[in-house]
Amino acid sequence: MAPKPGPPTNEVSRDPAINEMVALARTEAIATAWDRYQNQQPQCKFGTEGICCRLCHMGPCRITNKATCGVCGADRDTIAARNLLREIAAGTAAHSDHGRALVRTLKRVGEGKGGEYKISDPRRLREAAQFFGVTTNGRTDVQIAGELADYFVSQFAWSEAPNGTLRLAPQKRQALWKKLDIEPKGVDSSVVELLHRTHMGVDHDYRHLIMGGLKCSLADGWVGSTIATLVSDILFGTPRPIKSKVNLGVLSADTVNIIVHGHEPTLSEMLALASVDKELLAYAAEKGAAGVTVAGICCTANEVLMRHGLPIAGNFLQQELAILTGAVEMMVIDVQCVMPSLAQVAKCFHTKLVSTSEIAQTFEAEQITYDAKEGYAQAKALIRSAIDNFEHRDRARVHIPKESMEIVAGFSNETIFHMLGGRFRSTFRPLNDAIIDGRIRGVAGIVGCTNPKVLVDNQHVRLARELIKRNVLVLETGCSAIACAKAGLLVPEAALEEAGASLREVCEAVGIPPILHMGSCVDNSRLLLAATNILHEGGLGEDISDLPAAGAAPEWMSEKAVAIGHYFVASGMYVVLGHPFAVEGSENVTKFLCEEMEGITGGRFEWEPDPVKAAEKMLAHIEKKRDALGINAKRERKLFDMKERRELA
Ligand code: XCC
Ligand code: SF4
Repeated sequence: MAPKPGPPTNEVSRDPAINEMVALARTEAIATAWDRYQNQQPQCKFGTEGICCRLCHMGPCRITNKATCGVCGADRDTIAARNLLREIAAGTAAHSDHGRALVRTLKRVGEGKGGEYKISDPRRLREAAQFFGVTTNGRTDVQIAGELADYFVSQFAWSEAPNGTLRLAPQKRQALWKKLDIEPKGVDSSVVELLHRTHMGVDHDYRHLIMGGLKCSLADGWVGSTIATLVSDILFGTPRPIKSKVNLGVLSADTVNIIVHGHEPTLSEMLALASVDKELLAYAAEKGAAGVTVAGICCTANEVLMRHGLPIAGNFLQQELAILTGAVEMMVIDVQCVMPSLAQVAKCFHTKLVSTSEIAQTFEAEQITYDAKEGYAQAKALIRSAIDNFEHRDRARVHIPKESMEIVAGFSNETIFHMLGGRFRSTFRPLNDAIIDGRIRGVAGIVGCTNPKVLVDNQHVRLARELIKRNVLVLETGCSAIACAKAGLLVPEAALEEAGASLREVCEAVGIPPILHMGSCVDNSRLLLAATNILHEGGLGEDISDLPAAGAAPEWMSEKAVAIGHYFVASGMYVVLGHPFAVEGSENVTKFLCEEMEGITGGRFEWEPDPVKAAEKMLAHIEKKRDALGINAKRERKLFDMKERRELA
């Protein structure tokens, strides 16, 4: 996977906008991720294979043919498994702390101190309250919000009982988690437990370690991320289909451009609202700007897209490139996937970098302390400051790629229910029927990051294309959804043209595109619930591991992706990664994750760098599940019956 020898290529992506900006950066001698990636070559083999250990100070230790154990005696299996667990812990912590931040805002609303934040989806609030045992009768939304927030807070701490949100999962899966003793009992305590287990001299059996990792990952997917999605929907509205545009071309040479980047939608939500504030628009006009454009990067982008239709400037590896357009007055960053290099790039332009999270500071970025009650006022002040910065833009250096693609997003489960069921009945029935009779072979989730180790976006786009061609319905989130959107695959008509005949027919009949953008990375919880909804609808088994479904993260890079992969596998899903976890230094750990796991959770991992082969493997898995369900056989029998009948006639 190391880059080819010779001069660095500017062809780093399938997206021409990325290549154009990388070339520009190189002519201006501004370093980007691709240059730094080159400088890192060759990357450490011990790190790549997961067999270096820095967990105590008798080390660092690394495993070689000569030194088969660390100073303490830990072998390659223990070391690789412990390293993997630390990644799961960090990923879980990140998603869940994001969830907690949202719960805090919900709590503020419940106390009447929420400022401009309000309950945008009271129905979802009440449904959630009822599900989690919070009294709703005779109480106001605000009262319910306060108590529901308290319930969610309780889900973070340790308790004797398993997390309450696990009850959203299929019954059979819950029973399996109980049997395997991997039910999380609090998000924070699950993370702490992993840190404890991986401390020098505690848990050493790689199988036992990895099962512990699954437990923590469940606290990510079914608890922290589920809460994050739920509270976002309650506060900001449950997404509905919405049109927008994507790629760097959404930035305008005439408007004040503000980028929101990171993951937590709280302040960006206020920026979205304030971006159409008449007073601010008048102020922008006064300063000679044609308006204010707020566009997103990474998952903050997905959040404001899903609910406000704000345009997306790009996915993960476009953050530096956005500033390189010279047309960005301000980039507002919060948490996760924000490169520390942004300050260096911003320094070469007039761009103001503003950091808004109390836990995240970037050297040389302006820091503000976000406050829910003052959220709207803070957003207005930020936009005003960006407008003031417009006059500092060096027009001679503005270089905005022309690429800008239409996109339709906003497919929450609620939306899918509604679209499939038509006006009167909410149901997944038409989807289940189409899967059962084989017009749709199955469902695939494609998620995760982009990575300079591969031709950026390409793996996502090719995989998605191959799957819809083979009549597999694709659900996407995160940077994967943005990659496919840039390639024009999230325009329903375009994707329909590429879909297999029977998938196309179903999508046209029920009015959904063959690739559904379900949101940000915490919204992978929506994928878990989509699987559960399909099961509840009936006819496709009793557990997630029965479903003709598969997951993929073709260009993953973050620890969050490691946690996500594990909670899908712990939920019974087959997950194909574009490149392996850092465990290949241990054959045993690799075998446990990629083979033995199937006998334990019904799910397993597989590494496959070639997107066409990945699609074939996912389809083979889907067909295996269809066979096990008997729906392939049933169909043949039905045809035979008809033939028989004809013969009889
Ligand atoms: Fe980050 Fe969520 Fe990865 Fe994109 S996909 S690079 S984690 S923004 Ni989650
Ligand atoms: Fe080395 Fe063991 Fe310490 Fe790890 S825990 S650094 S393997 S001595």
